[in-house]
Amino acid sequence: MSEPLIKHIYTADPSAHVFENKIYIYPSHDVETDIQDNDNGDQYAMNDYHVFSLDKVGGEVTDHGVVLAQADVPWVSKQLWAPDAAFKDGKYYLYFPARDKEGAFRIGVAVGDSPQGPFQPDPEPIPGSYSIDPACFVDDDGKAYLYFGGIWGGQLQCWTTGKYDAKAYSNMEASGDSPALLPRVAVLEDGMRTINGDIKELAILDVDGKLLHSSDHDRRFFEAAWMHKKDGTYYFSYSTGDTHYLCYATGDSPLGPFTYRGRILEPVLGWTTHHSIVEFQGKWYLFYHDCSLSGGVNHLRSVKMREIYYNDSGEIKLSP
Ligand code: FUB
Repeated sequence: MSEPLIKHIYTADPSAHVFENKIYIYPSHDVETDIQDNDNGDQYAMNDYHVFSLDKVGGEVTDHGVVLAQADVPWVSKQLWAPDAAFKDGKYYLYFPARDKEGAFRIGVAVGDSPQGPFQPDPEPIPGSYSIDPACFVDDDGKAYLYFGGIWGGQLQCWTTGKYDAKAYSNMEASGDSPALLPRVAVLEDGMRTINGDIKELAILDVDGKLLHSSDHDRRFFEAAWMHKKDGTYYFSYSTGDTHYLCYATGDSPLGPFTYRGRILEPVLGWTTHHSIVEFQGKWYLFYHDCSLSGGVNHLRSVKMREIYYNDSGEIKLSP
């Protein structure tokens, strides 16, 4: 059992990247609230982001302070949820989901000159963006992809027609034998702040090439998208939400299709599970969170890390 990396504040949804030879962590900043737990996720009432870094595994973790606050973003009404960061052409980009003034989740982008921020937000969300949990992946050819989506409180079920339908909120999932709702992927323009072309669904198939079904709660996508690449294979990983697994699927293209391969992590203490995977100095690490530091309070989480490895078949395994 690993120890929380950060103990002076609560942190969750860690997106880890190696920038300038250090590990940088871009997490959510969990806060205390009187709001009761509900399926909408109202108790996740976060309102700013900190950035953290470490020079070496096991070394001291530096808190770079608040790099973006709700008050700095004109379009946001509440709930700064799981962010991610990316680097391209000399600039650093912070992608973050939040509710707009109408209560719909959108994805914003903020730009900075350093991996430790601060980040200056665009005044409007990324045009056409929706739902939660953005993960930005910049491929070896420099092309950048934004993965996103989350069901239940993440509102992905409200976007099946391409337009926001608040009335579809309670259609948490389509009926059992129908294909599960799929995560989304968009190609980013070179400037990293707008989407190029259409937002697409990212297919997650079983070994027979069939889409996973809505009733397949142990394997279907719920939230917490992450993309990484190893030895030419694209790994798309995610949370199954109500069954609390971190799973992954592999493919030959960043746009899919992906084939389900297995679980990375069993349920942790707390309802949510969310992660990132990054290579640092020749080893691979899983960043994740649990609620051990708060004694099991679902909305007060703490970031942890564990080494992982890949077996000869390319399967992800936790290191002992
Ligand atoms: O932190 C708020 C939400 O909880 C995230 O957006 C989800 O992935 C889940 O971890």
